[in-house]
Amino acid sequence: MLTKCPSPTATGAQTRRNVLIVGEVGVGKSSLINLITGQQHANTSNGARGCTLQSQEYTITLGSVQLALHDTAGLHEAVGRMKMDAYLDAVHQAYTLISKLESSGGINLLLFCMKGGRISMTMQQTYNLFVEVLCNYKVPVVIVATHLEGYDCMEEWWSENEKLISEYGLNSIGHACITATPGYRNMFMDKYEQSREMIRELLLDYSNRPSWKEEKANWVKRMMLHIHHWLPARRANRLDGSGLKKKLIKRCGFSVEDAEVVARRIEQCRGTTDSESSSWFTNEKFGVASESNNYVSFKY
Ligand SMILES: Nc1nc2c(ncn2[C@@H]2O[C@H](COP(=O)(O)OP(=O)(O)OP(=O)(O)O)[C@@H](O)[C@H]2O)c(=O)[nH]1
Ligand SMILES: [Mg+2]
Repeated sequence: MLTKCPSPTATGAQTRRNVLIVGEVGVGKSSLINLITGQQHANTSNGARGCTLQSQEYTITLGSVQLALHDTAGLHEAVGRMKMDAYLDAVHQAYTLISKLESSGGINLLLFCMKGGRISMTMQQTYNLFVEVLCNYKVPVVIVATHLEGYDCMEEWWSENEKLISEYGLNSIGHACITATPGYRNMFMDKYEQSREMIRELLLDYSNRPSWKEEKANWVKRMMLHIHHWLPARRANRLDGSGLKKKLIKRCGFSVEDAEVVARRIEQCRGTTDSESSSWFTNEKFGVASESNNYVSFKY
């Protein structure tokens, strides 16, 4: 059974597991959701989208387990090139995603999607954004390599690339080599079905650890500190303290309370900024890590 979820609590926070699906533009994240659910609910795209942290949630019941799959839009970081409007959109989307995850129990598993082809710097940036910045290395990662229908044995791709993947720092506790398309006239249907079985098993195996979440203001702050460097310095410096809280409320959908706490914490970080820096946050790359040490760190 699959539903497009209108609200994070609609399916009951106690029993569900949150799975975040991330990766670069067009690698097959939405196709992966359709593969897992067996339905065409997530819209696939031609990959021609900009930089966004937008997400859409789908829930599926596998056996007795309820999984909330969070399909994120593909992302290529626009370091130093982003317009202010797009930056504020990204902050809004990050806040929405974090609020949703926080109020529904935290994250159980992250699926990092990549095209089974060349490994790139942008892959690494996307990995860092989600695994390091959003999840603070506290959430288990499974790599899902797509577009492998050309291989007789799709797993071969892993043997060929395992070393390189690790050299790029793309670490994981598990992996799946799949195709996320049945192909023209279902020409890859056997491999597609095989992929579905593999990925469903993997989801059940790896999503059963305790979920992780962080105090919301700190969580949002860490994301904001990171995405701040997507703005060019001249735009970044325009976002001074007095206007920030107002912008967070009016433009980014923050509650007044959250905006106050986040703006205050960001102000504190600003106090630690190198005076020669042209940007806010050079000294503190990702903010203060969570105080909560009850979670395992996945430093691999
Ligand atoms: N050949 C092949 N095509 C695939 C595979 N997975 C996805 N595609 C195709 O790649 C295109 C992009 O797939 P999506 O699922 O929309 O990718 P996405 O990661 O959700 O894209 P964004 O949401 O834009 O980031 C679509 O045309 C898919 O049919 C795969 O494993 N093999
Ligand atoms: Mg998509």
